[in-house]
This record gives sequence, C-alpha cells and structure tokens, in this order.
Amino acid sequence: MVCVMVISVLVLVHAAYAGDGLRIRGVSLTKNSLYNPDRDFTCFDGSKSFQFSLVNDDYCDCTDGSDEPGTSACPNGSFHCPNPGYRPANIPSSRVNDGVCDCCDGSDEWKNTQKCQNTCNELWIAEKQRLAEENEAANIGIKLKEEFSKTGLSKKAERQAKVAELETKLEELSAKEEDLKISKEEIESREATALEEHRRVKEEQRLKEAHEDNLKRGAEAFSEMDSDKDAILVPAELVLHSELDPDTSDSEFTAAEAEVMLQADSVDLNYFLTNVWPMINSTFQTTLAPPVEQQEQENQEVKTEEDLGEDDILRGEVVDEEDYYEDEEETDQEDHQEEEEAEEEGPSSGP
Ligand SMILES: [Ca+2]
Ligand SMILES: [Ca+2]
Ligand SMILES: [Ca+2]
Ligand SMILES: [Ca+2]
Repeated sequence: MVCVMVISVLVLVHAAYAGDGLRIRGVSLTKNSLYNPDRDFTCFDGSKSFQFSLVNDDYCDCTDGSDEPGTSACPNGSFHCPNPGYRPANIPSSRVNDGVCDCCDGSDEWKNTQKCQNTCNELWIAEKQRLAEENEAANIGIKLKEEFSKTGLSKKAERQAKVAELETKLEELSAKEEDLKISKEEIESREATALEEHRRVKEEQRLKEAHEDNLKRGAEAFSEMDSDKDAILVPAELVLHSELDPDTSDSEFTAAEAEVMLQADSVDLNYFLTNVWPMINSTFQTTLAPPVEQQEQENQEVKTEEDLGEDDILRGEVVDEEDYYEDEEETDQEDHQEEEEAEEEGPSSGP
C-alpha cells in the first residue's frame, strides 16, 4: 500500500515538472514564477485556490485551464515548448501526448520519450541557412541598387551634359543664322541700290540720246528747209512744207501762218531748234531720200523681222528686265571690242 502511494507521487511529480526538474511542464520561463510548489496554487483568473499537487494532475480544475499547462486535461489550455537550440513555441493543450510530435524538442510527447527525436538543432541550421541566403540576397540587392543608382546618376549627368552641349550648339547656330540673315539683307539692299543706279544711268543715257537725235533731226530739217542755204530760215522757205500747215481749211500754208509758226520773220538754227522744232518735229516730213546707209539698215531690220519664226512672234519675245540690261551690256561690250579691233587693223580703205 505504501509502495503504490510512492509510485503515484512519483508519477505526479513527473507530470508536474519538465525534464530539468526545475521548470513546471508546459510553462515558459517568464511564467514559471507563477507556479510555486511551496504555496497553494490560485487559478490565473482568481476563481479558485487549491493545493499545488493539483497542478498538472491531468484533471482540469481551473476554468481558464491555468492549472494544467503540461497536460491535455483542459480544452482551453496552452502548452509551452522550450525548444532549446531553436525557437520556443506555444501549442494548444490538446496536442500534448496526442502521438504527434509538435515541439521540435519532443517535449509535448513526454509520456513516450522514445517517440520524438529532437530536431531543433537541424531546424536551427536550416533556419540559419535560410537567413544567410536571405541576407546574401538582400546584400546582392543592395549592391545592385547601389550600382543602378551609380549608373543612373552617371547616365543622368551624361544626358545633362549632352543637353547642355546641344543647347550651346543651338545658340551658336541661331547666332550664325542671324548673321547670315543680316548679310543677306545687306547684299540684297546693295543689289537693289546697284540695280536702281544702273536703271537711272541707262534712262539718262536714253534721254540724252533721244535729245541728241531730236536735235540732229531738227538740224537736218532746218538744213532741208533752208533752200538758199544762207543759214537763215524765213516764212517763204517754210511754206514749201505744206504738211506743217496748222490750219488746212484754207488749203494753203500761207507765209503769215509760217511767220506765226516761226514767231519771227527769220530765225537761225539755234533759235529754230529751241523754239520752233519742238512744235513741228512730229509733223515735219522730209522730201529727201534717206541716205544709202540708213536705207540698208531699215532693209536689214525688216529682213530680221521676216526671219523671226512664227513662234518667236507669238511668244512676243518677253525678256526679263535684268536679262535685257545684261544683253544690252554684252552687246555694248562686243561693239566696243569690234571697234578696238578695227582701230588696231587700221583703215580698211584709204586714198
Ligand atoms: Ca488539475
Ligand atoms: Ca503532440
Ligand atoms: Ca534761207
Ligand atoms: Ca493754212
């Protein structure tokens, strides 16, 4: 009888304490002080107090399950796996001694210590390996990030330099463009001025030639009308040119009409050219045959017109003004050259 009692006490002690004999089974170190074998145990919710031998006696006394941390007696209890060498864990009390190894140190299956092997060390090694790999991956990531960051900064600086370079080039080109524009305007202005001057000179020359030609024709007319060749023109000489009659109603160019026209009873060449010729130069008709040279020239002009093709006439020979002046200049130069050559050769015919 005494022997049975001793065995029961030993079982209870075995159930109450963990393998190290110091810690209450299923209790973490931080909560171990709440279980004092020298005093009565009070449920954590304060509902009951009783002798300590009822802790972990495989019978649920506290409604919060706090008296059975190391057994599966309380449905709401929690078992603490110390898992030395690895991470401690808390599992539901129902998993204590259920035949499945839940703690890596096998402490939840304490009734059959042969069932579970301690795998905490292996788990820790695997965990360390995993952490090392994660750490390495993180380091690689950090390194890559730094490299990317450096590359990015370098590329950014490169692009900024390129942009600055292009901006400078653009400014230079804009300045050049502006210079060229100004030069072009200056050249165009000079060209316009030169062209205008050229036209003015040409017009002056034309007017001068026309004036000289008019005076020449006037002098010829004077000479023709001065029938007695005394260098004086009188009304009696003028009336011979009936086309000059200012009033044809009387069918006669009278001496009185001629005198009114001459504005004097006799005029010399200078007076005639200044005062009379301008009034009659459009009506005067010569009775003399044109000089042989002039006749030939007129014939030549007619022939040239005849030689022109029908297309040329239809086309109207419209010539640009500048081309016209250029052609004229070329012709002038050619004539001048021909004259010089003729002078060098000497007179073709002489006495
Ligand atoms: Ca109990
Ligand atoms: Ca278990
Ligand atoms: Ca006369
Ligand atoms: Ca008359």
